[in-house]
Amino acid sequence: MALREILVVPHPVLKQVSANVDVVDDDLRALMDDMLETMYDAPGIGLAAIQIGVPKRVIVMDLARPDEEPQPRYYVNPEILWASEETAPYEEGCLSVPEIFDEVERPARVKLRYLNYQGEQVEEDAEGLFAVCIQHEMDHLNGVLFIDHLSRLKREQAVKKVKKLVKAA
Ligand code: K1U
Ligand code: ZN
Repeated sequence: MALREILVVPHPVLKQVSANVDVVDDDLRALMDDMLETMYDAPGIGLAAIQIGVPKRVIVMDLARPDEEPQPRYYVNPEILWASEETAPYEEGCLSVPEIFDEVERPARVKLRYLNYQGEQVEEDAEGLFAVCIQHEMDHLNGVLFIDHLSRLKREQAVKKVKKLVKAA
């Protein structure tokens, strides 16, 4: 396993649309292992492959609380089959937009289809933080960042702050 660099705004690769995966094989599982290690190290609760510069439709996540055992989750080629009309706000963050947090409104519940770590097809309902996080990560697969859901002014301010942060590091 290896730690990978997480790209931050305004890196142009973050705007790319990721491609579907043909087969879940050992090479893809090695990528998912690297992503999980990188996410735990950051630390974060989710990560899309494009955030480490790999334009594949792959997401890792762990929503376990600090007092719980790790619960790694893997989503390959995820699709949203259904989204509730009801929406819910959540104060989101993003490892590619460090130190910026703002409220985004998204469908409160979604039904998903994806391939798991073994390449098996799974259908699952998501609500609460799981629904927020999977929609945030699936946005990454389409080149969309949570700041794209904010006003142009807030988005530009966020990018400016991150540029300053990177320069000072
Ligand atoms: O960059 C990312 O996509 C990961 C992002 C996921 C996310 C967080 C909150 C709402 C929607 C999506 C993060 O993990 S940001 C960091 C974070 O939330 C966190 C870090 C340490 C402990 C707990 C949370
Ligand atoms: Zn993100």
